[in-house]
Amino acid sequence: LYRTPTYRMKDEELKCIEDLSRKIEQSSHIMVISGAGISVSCGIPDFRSAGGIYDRIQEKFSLLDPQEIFDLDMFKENPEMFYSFAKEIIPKSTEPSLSHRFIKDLERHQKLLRNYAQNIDGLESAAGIDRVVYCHGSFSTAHCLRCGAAYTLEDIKEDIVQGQVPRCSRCCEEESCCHPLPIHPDATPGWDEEQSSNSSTVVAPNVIKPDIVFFGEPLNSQFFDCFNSDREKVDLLLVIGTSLQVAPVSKIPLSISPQVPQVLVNMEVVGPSNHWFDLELIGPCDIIIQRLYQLLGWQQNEEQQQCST
Ligand code: CNA
Repeated sequence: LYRTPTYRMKDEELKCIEDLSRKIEQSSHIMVISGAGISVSCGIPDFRSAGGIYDRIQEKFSLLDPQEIFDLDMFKENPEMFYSFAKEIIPKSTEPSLSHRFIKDLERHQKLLRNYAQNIDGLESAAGIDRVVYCHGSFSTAHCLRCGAAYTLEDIKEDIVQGQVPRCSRCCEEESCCHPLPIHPDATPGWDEEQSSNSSTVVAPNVIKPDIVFFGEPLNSQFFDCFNSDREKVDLLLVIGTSLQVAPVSKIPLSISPQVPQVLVNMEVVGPSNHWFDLELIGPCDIIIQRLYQLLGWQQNEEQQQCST
């Protein structure tokens, strides 16, 4: 269902891709904003396309807004809801898409300034991209909401796959543990702190939450630190496979100099109101990128070839 459909490009689109390949050749500080669309060909559905995760959440739960599934307070109240579909977003394999590999190849050709990745599936790392900022965190690590104990995806994967809420075993070991460990600096502010101040009975949710950014949580400082310096250096902006609906990433196209060319590669036209991309390539990103490889004269799977020589 989510595999890239057959897609035939018109002459006009082919010409636009040629324009983009020329731009890439001329650029050495390319900023890439990527989103769920680049993992769709890996079998991971996106949120907002028809039949995507949000449509199915709306069908299954009576939520006013399907984004509530990523609301921190909602998660604390009802983690079962989040974990009933979380299995769909964790990668089934570690095989990145052609679009992920292309971002890695931009880096290999010393053209990648930064990949601002909104995805949480970790496939950027699987593709070997080093200059990546995981704007919304990732599933690769997790923390107990109560005591801050750290976990890896491997620790909680079985629960996620079963659609069950992973619980902190370190919390459960001691019944009396109210604040058993110092709160981990990366942990979400503890739920038990609020509860314990109002009640003599300490509720022990001991729920493990993946280190992905929910609505109501700040982005990590790495995003702001990198962006403040990158915005002065960027010479080409590529926006690939995102509906650009989630701030502050959605504000990036408006926050860099209007002199910097901006290109959209997506299944649909998106972007902030009153904002126009210089070039819009509408279609499946892997197919557009495949053509780019030909025009740039780059080999796909360059790393594999280098390894075998
Ligand atoms: P989104 O809002 O679901 O938008 C995805 C966009 O990609 C849409 O505009 C689609 O038209 C487009 N698209 C879908 N398939 C393709 C394709 N083959 N080629 C090109 N474009 C395509 O997702 P965003 O990333 O914009 O939203 C940000 C959220 C979604 C982030 O916080 C993510 O964590 C979250 N998300 C991540 C994953 C993942 O990690 N793989 C999956 C689903 C959602």
